[in-house]
Parts: sequence; C-alpha cells; structure tokens
Amino acid sequence: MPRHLIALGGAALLFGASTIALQAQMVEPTAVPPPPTFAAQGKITFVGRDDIEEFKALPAYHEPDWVTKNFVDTGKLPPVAERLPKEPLVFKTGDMPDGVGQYGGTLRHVIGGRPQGWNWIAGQVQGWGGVSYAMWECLTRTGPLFHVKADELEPLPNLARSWEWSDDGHQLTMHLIEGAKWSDGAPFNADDVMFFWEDNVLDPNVAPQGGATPEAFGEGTTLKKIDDYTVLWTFKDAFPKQYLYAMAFGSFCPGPAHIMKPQHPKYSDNTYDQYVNAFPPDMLNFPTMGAWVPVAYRPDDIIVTRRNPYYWKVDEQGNQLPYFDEVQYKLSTWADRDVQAVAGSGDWSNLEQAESYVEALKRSADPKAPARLEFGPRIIGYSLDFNMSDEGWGNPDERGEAVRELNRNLDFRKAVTYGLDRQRLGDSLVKGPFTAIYPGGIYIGTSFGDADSTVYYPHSVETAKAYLEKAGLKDTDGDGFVNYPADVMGGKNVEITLMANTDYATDHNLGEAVVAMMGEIGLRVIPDFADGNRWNNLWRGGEYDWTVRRGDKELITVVQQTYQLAPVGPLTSPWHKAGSSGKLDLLPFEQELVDIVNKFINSSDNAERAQLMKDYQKIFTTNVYEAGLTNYPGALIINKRIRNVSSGTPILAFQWAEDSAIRERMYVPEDLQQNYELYPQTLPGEPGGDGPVK
Ligand code: BQZ
Ligand code: CA
Repeated sequence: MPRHLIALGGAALLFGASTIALQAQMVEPTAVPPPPTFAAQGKITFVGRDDIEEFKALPAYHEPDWVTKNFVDTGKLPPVAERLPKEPLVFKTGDMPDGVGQYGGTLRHVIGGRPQGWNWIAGQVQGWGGVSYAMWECLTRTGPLFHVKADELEPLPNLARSWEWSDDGHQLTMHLIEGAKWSDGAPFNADDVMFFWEDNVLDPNVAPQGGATPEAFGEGTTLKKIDDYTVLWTFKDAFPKQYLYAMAFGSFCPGPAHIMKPQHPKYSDNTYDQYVNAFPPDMLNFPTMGAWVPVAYRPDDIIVTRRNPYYWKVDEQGNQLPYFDEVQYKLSTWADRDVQAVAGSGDWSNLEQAESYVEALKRSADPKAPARLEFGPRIIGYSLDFNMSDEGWGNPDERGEAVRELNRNLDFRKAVTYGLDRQRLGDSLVKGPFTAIYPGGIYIGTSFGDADSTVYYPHSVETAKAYLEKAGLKDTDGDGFVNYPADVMGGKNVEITLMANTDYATDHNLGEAVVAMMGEIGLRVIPDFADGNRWNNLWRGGEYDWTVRRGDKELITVVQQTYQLAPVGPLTSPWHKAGSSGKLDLLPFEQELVDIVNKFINSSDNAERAQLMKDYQKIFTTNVYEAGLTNYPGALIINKRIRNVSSGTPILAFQWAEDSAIRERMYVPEDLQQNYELYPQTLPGEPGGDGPVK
C-alpha cells in the first residue's frame, strides 16, 4: 500500500483514531438537571386588569396642607383641581394593600449607578435604581401586571388613557390623557409624543435608552398626530397587540418637547452630541410627568427629588398623588443598597447579588429588624454573551473580526459551554438552594419557560477541548492556549476579551470564574471589566468580544422587550446588531429565531404562542445563542414603616419592583414618619433654576 495512503490510512486511522477518541470523550447534551427546591415566599393576590385603576373626574381634590397654604393661597400655584387633568388616573382602593394613604414622609433609595444627565430619550442614564422610573412616565404601564390574572394580561393605560383597534387591526387609535401638565405647568399633548417618535426613535443619529428602535414597534410601523390628544398607529400586521408592551417603560416615555426640541439639531445649531448632553444632572427641576422632580444633585453623593405639583394621578378620595413628598437617591454601590436596607438607613433594595444573601437573611431574620425581606421566584439570571456581529458593529479591528468569526461558529460556542462548570459557578456565589444550573434562554419556571425544550451541554473539559479542535483551534506552540490556524492572525494564540459590569460583585465574580474555566480548556480569555456607565456604552455600541450579561425582562415574561429575544431589527438584539450598513448577516438558526419571534408577536393564540416559545428555547439552547451561567431568586427588602407594597411583588418581572410596586401610592403612616426630609415643604422651581422653592 503506497506510503501516503498508509500515511493517510495512518492519518485516517489516526484521524479515525483521534476522531473515535474524540467521539469517545464527547459528552452528549442532556436534559437540564432540576433546580434545587426553593419556594418563593411572597403570596401574590391576582386581580382583574380593571381592578387597579380608571380615569374619571372626582367631585373634589386634595393636596398636602402645606402646598395649599404656602403655594396656592399665596398665588404661586393654581388650585389643585386646575392643576389636574379633566379626568385624572384614579387608583382603586380595592387594589391598595393598606388602603388610602397619608401625605408626608421620605423614601430613601440607595443606588449604585451614576447619572450621565436627564436625556433618557437620547440615550443617557440617570443612575438606575428607580430614578428613571420616577421621572419617565410612558404611554402604557406594565410593572403592576405581575398581579393581573393571566387571561386578562394586557398593558395598563397610562399617558395613553384608552385605545381602540380598527376592524382590520392595522390601525390603533390612542387617546392621550387630556389636560395633564408637565411638572413646570406646561401642557402635555401629542406634540411631546410626536417629538419623541419622529426626532428620537426615527432619527438614526439618536439612540434612546430602553431599546426604543423603530423595529421594536414593528417594521414599517407609522405614527401620526390626529389632534392634541389623539395619535394614530398603523401596523403592517393585523392586531399586533404585543407592541403595547413596547409602549411601556423604557421604550416609549416621551420627554418635555417644550424644553428638549429647541436643543435638537433639527431645530438648532447643536450637534447631536450637544443635544444628548444638553440636560446635565446639575440642570435642576428638569420637567417630568413623573411623581417627583430632581431638585438637588451632588456628584457621588445624592439626587433629591420633590413631589410634582402637577402630577396627574389621584386616589379614590381625590388626594393628588404621590403620598411621599421627597424621594432621595443616595449615590453609593448596589452592595451598599442591600446593607443599608437591612440596617434601616435605606428603605429599599432589590436583593439581587447572591453574594449578599446569607448576611441579608441573617440580619433580617431578627423580628426587631427594620426591614422585611421577601424572596420571589428564580428570575435573576446571568449569561455569557458572544458578539455575533460580522457586519462591523462596534468597529472591530482584525483581532476583533477573528473573534467574531469564532463566536459565529457553533463548535466553538459548544466548546465554551462545555467548558463552563455551572455547579461551581453557582456555588462560588452562594451555597444553599438558591442557584440552579442555567443553560440559557427563557428561565424555567416562568410562564413560557420549559425544561423539556432546554438543551444542556454538561460540563466536560475533554469535550470542550474536542470542540475547540473541531473549530480548527489547536495549541500549535504548546503554551497551553489554542492557536488560530496558520492563515488566521498569523496562527497566533486566540485571545478573547471578556467584559463585565464592575458595579456588581456578581458580574465581576462570574467574569473571573469564566476566565479561569476557559483557561482550563486552553482558551485564553482576558478580563476587560468596566464600571456601569462604561459597560453600558461599550455594550450598546458593540465594542466587546464577550460579556457577562444579567438577563432582563424578556427572559422572564417574553412579552416585555420581546424584540431583544432575536435580531428582529438591525438594532434589537443585545449581542447581534448591524453596523453602519444597517444590514444584518444572520446565521440560519438566527433567522429561524427571528421568524419564531415575529410569529409570536403577531399571534393571539395562547397555545400557539406557548409552542412557539418552546421551539425558540430548543433552537436557542441547541445553538448556545447565549451560554447561560447561573439562575437564582431575588428578594425585595423594604423598610417596615412603608405601606401599600403588595405581597409577592417580584424584584423583576414585566418591570423592576420600583415600577411594579406602584411607587406613587406607597406611603408611611403619619405616626411612623421620621425626620428624613432634606428640603421640607418645598416644590420644584423653574427648569434649570438653582433648586426647590418654598
Ligand atoms: C433595579 C434597576 C431599576 C439596567 C439596572 C442596571 C443597568 C442595566 C438595569 C435593579 C438596576 C438595579 O438595574 O440593579 O435592581 O433597581 O436598576 O432600573 O443593572 O446597568 O442596564 O437594565 O435595570
Ligand atoms: Ca498556544
């Protein structure tokens, strides 16, 4: 037998041998192991959608006495009835756990973010932790839906007080609240809605926060003004009710056009950068439709907000909301938020960093503890994201391009997921029944989650190495790390940077664990961690190879931020956006996921929607679209003096708890109110003025 054939035979044999050896040590995917039993503590009382709120005029309205005495009687403000819309939003007492509240008191938040400025609709963050929720009201509201009966689930009216579909379902007429005003007294109307849509969402030079891209409302969708209080949506598909969720927080929350439009490049000599930065955090009294207005800001110290005298919501006794006169946001760390909440020097925390669980549980177990801690379902999840864009998103250099090619290679992603020891990942955060093995995708135990549709590649270093080889990566220079083939990057070692948000210990710790585990399979991963705002900018701009990412609402509810589940538009998927061409180069399985998500959006058949999400989960986890890291429950910590927070309020579902708890109707009984106010008996002053006024 000619030698080369022998060689071939040999090689084939060898290859055969190595493939067989490879085959031998290849661990097959399995079903996902059941999670440790962990019962959510809070008991949710489900109500009908119409049991929460309505819009109607009431015979009389009221406000805090000091507002009447110091502002109305002195002519600084018109009477409350004139400050309210014709038919305010009325919260029904029946849905308020502790009933009609009492004015006064201060809500003390502690947050880990830092405000970039007030311009949410042009992409700035306000520091998270509830600041944005308090300032930015949206067309619809979804936070409170966590306690609405499943068969009545539909976003609640908010700035859009009612809507009706045309018979063919392609048009949606939306009626805005009539006669409502911004916190500076200027009228709110369709011009604010149209400025947001036309000059921010549709303007390719503006990237609003909250995922507000045109495709989030359906490709080819249009919106036009009919009159001051009516706008008309037109959709390509019929009855896409799904988009009502995208009209809630964070993606359709209009800004004060009377203040912002004059700064927009279309109506001024400003550049787009100047427009984004036109409303810095020290521009006080920035007008909002929210319950409170920022009146003081000290960098790295505090943001103080005071009640909005024109707030357009009341309780059934006609008391203008909110009940809290002041809401403070101490600028600290997320870990400190937990510490201060259990210690009683802060009033609220979404316990979400597993590293803090044991201490928080111990501290709040004491009956005399100042706060109550209530665990919810397993809805905090972390994944490893692969930047899947080969269309230039984030302007990668040659090195970055080479990594993106690997990220788009299934054998490579399989190698990575086989290299992850999820039991060890979970245990490295917290021992006990909290963390579950999480392969990725929709969380099991949620409405659309499905264990049988979830493919799990169990930890196996051998199999991981085999898949690296299958992806063409071998350690050709014997330094323990695999190399590119000779014709890629000069056959150098593969080097991948891993991003993580250092505002969270959990993100940091998981990032370090991933680096170590990849080293164990011979893949060189270099940590490139960043603080929250930098991480947010790099993540939104696609300037990363890999990142640790905390899962968001779409992995819990599917119906909220559905557009993030697949690249249904050039800018909707968190890890696969288009470059400047606006064109997407989707892999076949990605196209399948896009088709499934679009079918889901346009289907009103619950059985079909459930099946579509099972198909989604199967394709997502088979293809390791994200590599799940861990999944565990969160807990809400609230100071015991605070009332009207429903039992079972999850820290994250359709929205974060800062929205789900309906912040504007929370209160502290007068006899429990403490002297925490920094600016007692003041209201917001002129926009851009130097603070609150007496
Ligand atoms: C909750 C939330 C309220 C954003 C943010 C932050 C950003 C993400 C996410 C959470 C913080 C708190 O989460 O961790 O408990 O208070 O603010 O908005 O992680 O970096 O971009 O999606 O909501
Ligand atoms: Ca090497």
